[in-house]
Amino acid sequence: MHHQDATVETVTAAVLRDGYAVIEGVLDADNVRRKRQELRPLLDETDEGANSFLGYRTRRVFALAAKVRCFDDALLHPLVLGVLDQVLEHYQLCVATAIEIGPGESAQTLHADDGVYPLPTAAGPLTINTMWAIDDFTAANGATRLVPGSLGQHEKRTVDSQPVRIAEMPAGSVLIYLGSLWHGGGANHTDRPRLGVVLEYVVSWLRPQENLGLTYPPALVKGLSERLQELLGYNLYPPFLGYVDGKHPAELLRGFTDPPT
Ligand SMILES: O=C(O)CCC(=O)C(=O)O
Repeated sequence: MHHQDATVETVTAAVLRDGYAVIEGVLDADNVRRKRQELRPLLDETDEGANSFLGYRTRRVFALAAKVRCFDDALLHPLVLGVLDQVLEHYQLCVATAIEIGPGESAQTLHADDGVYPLPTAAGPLTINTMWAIDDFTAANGATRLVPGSLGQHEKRTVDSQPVRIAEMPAGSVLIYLGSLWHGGGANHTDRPRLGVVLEYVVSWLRPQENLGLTYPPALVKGLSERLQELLGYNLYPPFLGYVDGKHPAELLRGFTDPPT
């Protein structure tokens, strides 16, 4: 669907029914260009993956929220947060990673992101992922593959025999999907890389997959908006899960002064 037609209600309904939604035209061309430019030097100094899951021809810049601010608008996008409010209610950032699938990469094995948490499906939705297309995502260059409706299925064997959809989308689009949806990066048969950025969110009563809190010092977080601070982990899940030294994590920031240099 196009951004102009997408509402929190329609996107939430699609995500809960099919496990995903693709929304086009969320970021304009200038915005996408700036993001690409800012990521380039980080990607250039990053090695390709060391196993087939990470991809021997794929570069990943992890801990993105500690390294660049140019994705804060995506991280805080009102449509995305509106869907998260409906589905996860209380959440924080779980993964923030740029993924550049290089020419010659083969398809990543299908998986469900929630699989990292040893919890039964009945625990409800645990994570929601957003994949922001910085390049056009095409069937040829490694657009994300997904299995519509494959929510909460545990047997990869069963999932592998179901029809796969390729999330083709122009740069500036976002693919929103539930952590229980089976998906994976596609093979890149072109001679150019495919860049996307994953911003995944997790209910704030679970540990984020990336140990993000250790990647940004309080001095960095202190200068950010309150909502962003909450998403970066400076929050409490009611009534008190996640306190720091007996206090709300925001208190830590209020009392924080830069150490002498
Ligand atoms: O790059 C993609 O399209 C998806 C990557 C993914 O699902 C992962 O690395 O867990």
